[in-house]
Amino acid sequence: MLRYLTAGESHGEALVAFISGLPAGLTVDQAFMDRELWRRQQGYGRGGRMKIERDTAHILSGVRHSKTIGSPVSIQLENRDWKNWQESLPVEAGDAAKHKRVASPRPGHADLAGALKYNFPEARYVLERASARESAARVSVGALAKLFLRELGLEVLSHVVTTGSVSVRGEVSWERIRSLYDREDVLLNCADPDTEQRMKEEVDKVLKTGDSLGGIFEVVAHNVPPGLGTYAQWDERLDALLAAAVMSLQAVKAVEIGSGVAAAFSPGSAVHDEIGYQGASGFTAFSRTHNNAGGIEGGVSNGEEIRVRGYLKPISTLRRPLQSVDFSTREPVKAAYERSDVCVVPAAGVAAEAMVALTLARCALEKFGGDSMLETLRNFEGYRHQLKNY
Ligand code: EPS
Repeated sequence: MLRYLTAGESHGEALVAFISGLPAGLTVDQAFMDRELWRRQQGYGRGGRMKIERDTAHILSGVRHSKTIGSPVSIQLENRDWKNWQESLPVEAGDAAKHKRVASPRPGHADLAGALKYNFPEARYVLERASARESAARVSVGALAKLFLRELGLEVLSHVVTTGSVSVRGEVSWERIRSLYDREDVLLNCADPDTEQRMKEEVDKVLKTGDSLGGIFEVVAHNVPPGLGTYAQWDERLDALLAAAVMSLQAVKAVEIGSGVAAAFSPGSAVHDEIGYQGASGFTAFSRTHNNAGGIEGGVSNGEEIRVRGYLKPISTLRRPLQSVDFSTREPVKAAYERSDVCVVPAAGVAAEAMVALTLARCALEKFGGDSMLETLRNFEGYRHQLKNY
């Protein structure tokens, strides 16, 4: 069973990720892992913190001679900013006078709910863990999931559909999304350059006004075999697993599979993807007129590309803060402000790729099993053969 957890505070010494259940014999490409971490740090609208951090995956266990050995893999990601926080966030008691309180909760952030839940007098410890910095740890284990899926021929990438009020039109092909991956300069990770410029202008506007922006990213999984996930139980449905995985990312407030939102407003004849049989291609000879289902029907992958969208709320730390209440005096004050990003849609897309890859890797391992890559790939080939002969 593929399981993973993360630990670490945003301004603590390091983030740690842990993944268990990968078969032995998977080649681990460290440069690929670091490139994934780099991709998550990019995008127009990131704050000063990204100038400090340069994330790299330091593997502590479970990989020897560049291959997994079937043991749990643990990864450490250094927080370079820790050197500026050692005195205010020490593990030991430290000097209370150096503590950096977050005196008034930010609307939209975990500050108030977390402080009430854990009985903290202010929100420092809450934001330390609720912070999207944690998603870097997920990207590190997600990169391993991607390397595993790659052995089966699957790829997972994302692009930005919407930033603020600007959206790219129509379905963006896999080839166009794939071409974004090679870029050395990431602006808003939008496949259409003109739209991307207009997105940048949207970010510039909120930069000037001290506001923040949300948006929509789309994760696409390419070359997915039919048959991952099942309708047999509610908690084994692939769409439910993907929705939870993507929704669990910081600031995601809605998840859509395929054209799920528009489908609710359209008649069935305009929504469902008609079926044809056009000769051998992909895993089977069955074909579809379009992919409104986003590659999943009945909680099972149907052999089309999987398309999952995440809708991000605007960042809740505002330079021009909203109204709040002081934790100590209960008097009305402006919400706390700390250095922050203003738009993170491209970065959230990369984190969501990791979550989608981890979910697909889990479902693939449940279907094909295997304690070594040799065994997993043999089982996968057997299934591929079965599909061809269906
Ligand atoms: C975040 C606030 C900012 C972001 C951070 C998430 O950090 P800081 O408070 O240190 O400026 O940069 O994101 C990351 C550090 C990251 O790696 O993505 C928050 O409050 O969620």
